[in-house]
Amino acid sequence: MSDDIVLLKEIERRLLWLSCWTIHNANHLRPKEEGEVKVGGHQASCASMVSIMTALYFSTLRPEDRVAVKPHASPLFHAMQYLMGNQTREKLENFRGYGGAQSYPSRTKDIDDVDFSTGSVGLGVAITAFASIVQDYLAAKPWAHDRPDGRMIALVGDAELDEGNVYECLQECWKHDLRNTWWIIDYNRQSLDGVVREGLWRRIEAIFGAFGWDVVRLKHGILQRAAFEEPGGAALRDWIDRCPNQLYSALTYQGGAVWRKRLMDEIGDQGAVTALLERRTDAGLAELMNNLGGQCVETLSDAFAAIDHDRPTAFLAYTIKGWNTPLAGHKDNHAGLMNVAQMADFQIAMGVAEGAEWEPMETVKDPSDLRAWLDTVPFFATAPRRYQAPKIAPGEPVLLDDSVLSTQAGFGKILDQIAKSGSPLAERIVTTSPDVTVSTNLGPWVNRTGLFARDVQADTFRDEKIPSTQKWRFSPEGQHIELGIAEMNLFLMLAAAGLSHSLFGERLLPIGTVYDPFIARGLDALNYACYMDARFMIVGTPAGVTLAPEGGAHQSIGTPLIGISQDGIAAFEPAYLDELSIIMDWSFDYMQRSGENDPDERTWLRDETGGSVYLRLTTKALEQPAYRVSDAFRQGVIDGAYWLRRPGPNCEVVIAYQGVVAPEAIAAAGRIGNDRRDIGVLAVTSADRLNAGWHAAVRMRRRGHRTATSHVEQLMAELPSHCLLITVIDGHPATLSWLGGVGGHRTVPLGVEHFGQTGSVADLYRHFGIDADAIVAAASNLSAGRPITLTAIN
Ligand SMILES: Cc1ncc(C[n+]2csc(CCOP(=O)(O)OP(=O)(O)O)c2C)c(N)n1
Ligand SMILES: [Mg+2]
Repeated sequence: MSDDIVLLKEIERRLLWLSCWTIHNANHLRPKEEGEVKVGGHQASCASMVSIMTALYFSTLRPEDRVAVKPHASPLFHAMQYLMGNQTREKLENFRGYGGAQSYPSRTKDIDDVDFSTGSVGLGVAITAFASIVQDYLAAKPWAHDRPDGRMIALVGDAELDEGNVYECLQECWKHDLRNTWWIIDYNRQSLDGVVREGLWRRIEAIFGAFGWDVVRLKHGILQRAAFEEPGGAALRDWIDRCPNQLYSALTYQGGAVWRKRLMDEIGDQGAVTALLERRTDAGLAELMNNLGGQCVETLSDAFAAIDHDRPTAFLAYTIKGWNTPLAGHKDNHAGLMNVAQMADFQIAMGVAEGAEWEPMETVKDPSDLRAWLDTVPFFATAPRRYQAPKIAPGEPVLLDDSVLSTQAGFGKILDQIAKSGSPLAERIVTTSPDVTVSTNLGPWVNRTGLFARDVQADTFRDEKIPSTQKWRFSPEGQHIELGIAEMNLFLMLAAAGLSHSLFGERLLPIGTVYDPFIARGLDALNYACYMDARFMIVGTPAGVTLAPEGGAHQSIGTPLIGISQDGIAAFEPAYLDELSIIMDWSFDYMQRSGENDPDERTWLRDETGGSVYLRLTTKALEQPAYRVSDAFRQGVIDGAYWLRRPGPNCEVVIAYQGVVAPEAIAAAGRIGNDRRDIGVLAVTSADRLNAGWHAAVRMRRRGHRTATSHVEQLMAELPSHCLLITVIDGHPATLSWLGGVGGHRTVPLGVEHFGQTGSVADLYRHFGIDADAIVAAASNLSAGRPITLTAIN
């Protein structure tokens, strides 16, 4: 055994102990509050991956490599960083507690250099592939600094491979000529509930092979391979290969004596096989049978080192869930925890002295030797591995002079003009769309900037001189990454590109477009992207029932509520082009902010911190108002609302609208104005930001900051208490109905609550009661004064 292997085994032992101890401490030793439940196990899941992580981090990785660690191996990751001095004992002692090390590795909440957060299984796997595409994208751009290519690596649970997004990603990445991506599958043949299907490995190999991946199967460790060479070894190998997963697990759980009995019963021959077994003690036999490829640091580090190409590679590493712990192999071990007595035995077996449980170098024969060696491990040599990139100046808002246009078309035009400018901003924008590039108005942008591919691909229609509005030329210079229809992939691509500044030190401003209802299709990946603090713009278009003839399947209802509730994203729904211009310009700056300061005392929004942006747009062309340029207008648009028609002191009715129903609100206001003295129209551009500011101000007042007042509170303070508030949106009415709660105003929330009908826009606005008539009727029925004329006066 080489010196390095001896040291790797020593580290492996340390990591097994420290991860199990961290979990044990959190469950059994940390004082509990009354009624507090156990914080969760995962000792078995950590043990199963301890050899893989030891070999990978301590012999294979280079600082430019990036890793997504399967969520429930978090204690193992933290233990490793603790050993390397990058994690504190205090946070480990407080694992899963307030301010402690996180249950699942977290880029945003942990301190120990997490590359990709994980938690929702499957997403951490796929993000590595998209990060690799982003790495290739950057490598092809003249403005990006030269950097060594890193390998994007996922440590994958075998049951994690049940997640559909994994396969969606495989297909997509095949199209993009994926490289530099490794997925190391922890093939312990156990999931949360039980043991996986027999022969799954064949399916896995076939699927990966079909998408052009190399598959490296690591079934046997070095001890097993040596035993197979002994007389009788072939029979043992054959038995192992035929052994069902459940039985292998059950025998592993029961240990050496049971292994011996079973093997003797089934292949004992009073000859070579019997002798092979008898040359080993029970403990030695258990060690041999536990020595699968994924539990053998020699086998693993050799296999990793042998990869001398950049093709995507899946390692199928056979492991044992709970390896070298009393939980090993038991089908119920997922959340299993060693009890106090088992832990005491385990501690003795691991040779850890009482009181020295947290000592990083406990049980190490020569600590200074190991420390010196650890100091040379390449992966940990350059800390931190988190980059920063300078901010790209957004420039001036792009103003459009169209008199009638939809927000979706306006979005396309603004991007086109940015592309035409060739500004630094234009250079850093990368767009992506799941097969709806043309129908979401990205076409002009793509025509100018081209599609990205590592190699030039001809545009045959163009070469054949067939007229087409779309130039579809792929090249390394291209700035649009075309995706297939899977929306999970869209958000994972946005997540990876939106972390480019941090992962690769190069600023990208990613913009994705998607039909608004299908935001829900990629919602978990969107949440994941936000959780990692990736920065991007997502444009949901067309939205709402305004998509009228498309019917219920394509009309979005709840997305404005997603915009409000999704952390990390500022959601806007502009009605007019000048608003859209201002919002996009602001967004390019907002997406790049990374301040830590307290909320802005004007709005109580955390605008220093920055975040991502969601624009909800439509295809309905609206007549544009006269151009508005004042600072107050600009500020109102960004803060979330402005008075389109300012209410007077005796205001009786206020109509608050968001988005495309602006003309209905304005028309209704005109009609109501004939019979009511005083009426206001509030143009809401972001219910999300209004709502967030309100909640923040309430919170600040609770904390004693008595004068804290949000933008929406200031707006509502202008209204007398008897004033009726009518809110209207092409979306769920709850998006705006809360406005009534701000100042205690009686409210009529109009919006869409049921799956869409087909019909004309007018039909549907009437059907759902979001047209001018419905607004007028609400005002007539509920506000004081004489009945309002309900028919439109032309
Ligand atoms: C999207 C999602 N669904 C469910 C879970 C709950 N969960 C956590 S781990 C796990 C099973 C994982 O099994 P496997 O990937 O084989 O990992 P192992 O523990 O065997 O190493 C499940 C269902 C989750 N984290 N994410
Ligand atoms: Mg498993």
